Amino acid sequence: MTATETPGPLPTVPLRPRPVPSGEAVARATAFHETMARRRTVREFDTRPLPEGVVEWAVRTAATAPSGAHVQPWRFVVLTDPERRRRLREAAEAEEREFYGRRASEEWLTALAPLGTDAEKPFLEQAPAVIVVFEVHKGPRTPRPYYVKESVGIAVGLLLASLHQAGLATLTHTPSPMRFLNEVCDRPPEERGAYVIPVGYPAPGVRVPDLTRKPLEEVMVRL
Ligand code: IYR
Repeated sequence: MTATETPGPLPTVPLRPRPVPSGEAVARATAFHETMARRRTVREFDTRPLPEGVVEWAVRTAATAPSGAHVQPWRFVVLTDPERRRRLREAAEAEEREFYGRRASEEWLTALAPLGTDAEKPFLEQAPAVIVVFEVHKGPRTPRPYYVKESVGIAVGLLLASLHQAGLATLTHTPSPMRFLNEVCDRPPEERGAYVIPVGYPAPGVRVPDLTRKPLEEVMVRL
């Protein structure tokens, strides 16, 4: 066995900043906030197809996320084939029936009641695409990742932001447990399903719960 050599630092390249004049910074941040504040989780989708290439660009954006030791421990499986999405729905609903019928505590069900969710997941077939996001753990073909949940969580945030600003709606669905996703998506065991994200145009006239977001004073502390 040979001792592992500690690699030296990578060569460097110039940062390629996109400078924003300081007088424009607040206007830019406000405009981005106005866009993002209108993102809502949508549970009913139009079946019309997505513009060619939009998912690919969103995944490229997601994959710009920072990651522990730059291991980039993510895989994005894009399901558009109706038969795959039917299998996904069938397996997800089987888990969800267990969740709603037995596994979830009364407290958890009470917290979910205002959102009106249940074990039926028609959106997995309605939406023209479903992105299944996997964490990539150490395996025969993959290095040990660090801060996997944080890295993949940041990537998913960027994915949702990209799709939203392109005019598409998403739903962050987290069936539990998620092992069935390996089989449905043909992924090896070192990959672990983390998010199931239907993507599409919202169904015409769709309504969403009248939620409010916590104001800045409640979410930010200045010291
Ligand atoms: N995974 C279930 C339950 C669920 C849990 C939470 I926390 C939510 O915010 C919404 C749903 C489901 O998808 O129905």
